[in-house]
Parts: sequence; C-alpha cells; structure tokens
Amino acid sequence: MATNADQPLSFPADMIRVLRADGTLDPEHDPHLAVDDVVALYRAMMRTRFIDERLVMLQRQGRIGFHIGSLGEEATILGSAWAMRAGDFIFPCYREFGAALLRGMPLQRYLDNMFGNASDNAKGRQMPDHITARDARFGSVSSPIGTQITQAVGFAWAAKLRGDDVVTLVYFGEGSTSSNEFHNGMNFAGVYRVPAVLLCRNNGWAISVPSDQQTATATFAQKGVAYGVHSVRCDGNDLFAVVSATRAAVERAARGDGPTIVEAMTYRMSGHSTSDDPNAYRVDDALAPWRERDPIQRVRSYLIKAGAWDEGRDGELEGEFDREMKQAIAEAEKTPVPSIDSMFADVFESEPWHLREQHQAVVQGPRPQRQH
Ligand SMILES: Cc1ncc(C[n+]2csc(CCOP(=O)(O)OP(=O)(O)O)c2C)c(N)n1
Repeated sequence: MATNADQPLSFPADMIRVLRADGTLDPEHDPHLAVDDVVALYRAMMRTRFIDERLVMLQRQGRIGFHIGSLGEEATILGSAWAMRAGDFIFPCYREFGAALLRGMPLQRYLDNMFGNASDNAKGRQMPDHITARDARFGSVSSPIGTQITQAVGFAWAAKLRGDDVVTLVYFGEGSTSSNEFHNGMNFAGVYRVPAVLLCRNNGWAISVPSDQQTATATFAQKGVAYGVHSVRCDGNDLFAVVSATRAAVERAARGDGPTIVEAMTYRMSGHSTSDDPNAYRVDDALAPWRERDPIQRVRSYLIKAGAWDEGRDGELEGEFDREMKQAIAEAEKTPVPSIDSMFADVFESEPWHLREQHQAVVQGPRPQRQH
C-alpha cells in the first residue's frame, strides 16, 4: 500500500518548496530570512529535538508517564510558529511544545507539566504534554481530536468582531480532518472570513492509520476549496517553505482576506507517543527516505554552505541543552505534587454547598473507623 513515504519525490506542482537539494533557495517563495534568524530557528529546532529525545528517556525510566513528540516535524512546527506576529494566538494540537517554548514559555514550566507538580500551569490535572501558556499566547492542549479547531476559529471570530489585530494559528494532524470539529471549524471560518491559519501537519499517520486511508481526496489542502477557505501546500520539512506559506497566510488574514488552510507535508519519525509501538504497523524502511529529508539536517547544510555554522557548534548547543534540561528536571522532580486542596480551585466562582462538603472532607482526611 502506498503511504506518504512514497510521495514526496513527486510533490505536485502546487507544493511550495524553497530550499533546494543544493542548498540554494528558490526565489519564487524565498521568505528572505536574515542569517541570524535562520541560526535562531536552527537552534530552536535542535533544542526541540534534544528535549524530545530526553523526555522519551525519562518516560522509559519511569520518571514521567507519557510523552508525545515532534521528531521529524520540527520545521513545520517551529517555522509556522515563528511566522506568527507577537500578538497573534496559537491553538496547539499536542505535539507543539517547541512552539510554546519559542514563544516564551519557560522550559521549567514545561517540565513542571511533564511531572504534574505544584508549579504546573495546569496544576497537575492534565496528562503530560497537555500544556497551557497564556503569557506566550498559546492556548491549552485539547486532546479530543479536532476540538482545538472550533476553539481557534471562535477565538479568531471574536478578534474580528472586536476589531483586534490578532490572527489565530491552529495545529492539527491530517487525521483530524475526519473529525466533525474540522468541518464545523472550516465552514464557520469560511462563512465569517475569520483571521485564522489552519495548519494541517500531514505527517503520514494518525496513530496506525496511514494518510491514504484517511481521505479519498488527492490532498488535505483541497478540502478548503469546498468551504471557500484559501488552500496551500508546502514541504513541511523545508523551514523556508513553511515560513513562507504561513507568513503569506498570516498577512492575508490580517488584511481581512480570511482564513487559509496550509497542508505541510512532513513525517512522524517516532511512534505516535511513548505509549505506541509503530513496529506493529509500519516497517522501518518507511523512514529511510524521510531521514534523507531531515528538516534539521537540511537547515544545517544550508547554514554551513552560507558560512554561518560549523558542525563543532552543534556540540556546544547540545552541551547547553543538556545543562538546562538537567537543571529543569532536577527542579521539577523536587517540586512537590499539587496540594489536594488545589483540586477544588478554578471550577466555580463560589463553591456550591455539596462541593464545599466534599472539599472539607478531603482536607480533613479519612474518617476514623467506627467501632462495631
Ligand atoms: C475524539 C477522539 N477520538 C480518538 C482519539 C484518540 N486519538 C488520539 S491522537 C489520534 C490520531 C490523530 O492523528 P492526527 O490528527 O493525524 O494527528 P497526529 O497524531 O498524527 O499528529 C487519535 C485517534 C482522541 N484523542 N479523540
């Protein structure tokens, strides 16, 4: 059966690609990034991957319960987040911790979420990787498939009604295009011309379902056509192409020309999450063509060619990431778990009587056993 892995060598003509195999940039869609910005993005992609790999180790050691990562999807995630303006808002799927960190979420807060401790923004009530970072203008991860799409479209509509200059970016996988929420969100976005960028990470798989079993359409982007939503595809492993496609979509939304669906063609190099074993449904050979298109390697080659990087500096970066991770992990592990009392916070403005009773009972601890 054909899967995504077979397709990229013959990307259709409508695919935005910028970074050529020889390290030069196609002028048609070149986003004209300053070299310092490319270095900053390279660093962010390297950091994201380093954190990803370290978290998988922590899960295997039994120190955290779960991790869902972005191995292979770094250009799609960091390029698109970087193309957003400071005042814009991101609604994540669940693989985008790198985007939250890029927008200023402290690494410590992310680790606090991974350990579910008392400093976690979500007060330890969520699964690991279910982050929220309002200061970074990054909404809460919402696990039921596609729900973030309607939330993001509603948020964008509100911004439009208030006259705020805010564009909303929402991430989802290609599997999520089969959800009701995708169709509701796309229809609403099209009808009300909301300032949203709907970024579909086509990473080839929805857990064990390959993308060619997800839809009978030739592309996921073309689903936008039926809803009157501008549709583009880009090479999601090409940082420059992702920046270019997202930036054009943001500009379009900001000037009042409505939403865009961007389908970024990439590949999920890892299992779905640490709870998944992809060997049960995909052969390792499928990864080979994608290893050659590793998004980080492509930017590294570009920077080396531009004289702005050398391999030796990768070691320095890794040393730096190792130090910050060790420190953040140690801090997160020694932070206590949330108090049981915190379980009752943030639910009602004033606690109803039945909850107050339960709250008091929990705080008092177990009732003494009655003698029979
Ligand atoms: C309503 C609902 N059904 C099923 C699930 C279980 N589930 C979690 S992720 C996932 C696959 C999502 O695939 P895709 O949208 O392609 O995103 P990817 O994980 O590939 O990034 C499924 C079915 C869920 N979270 N919510």
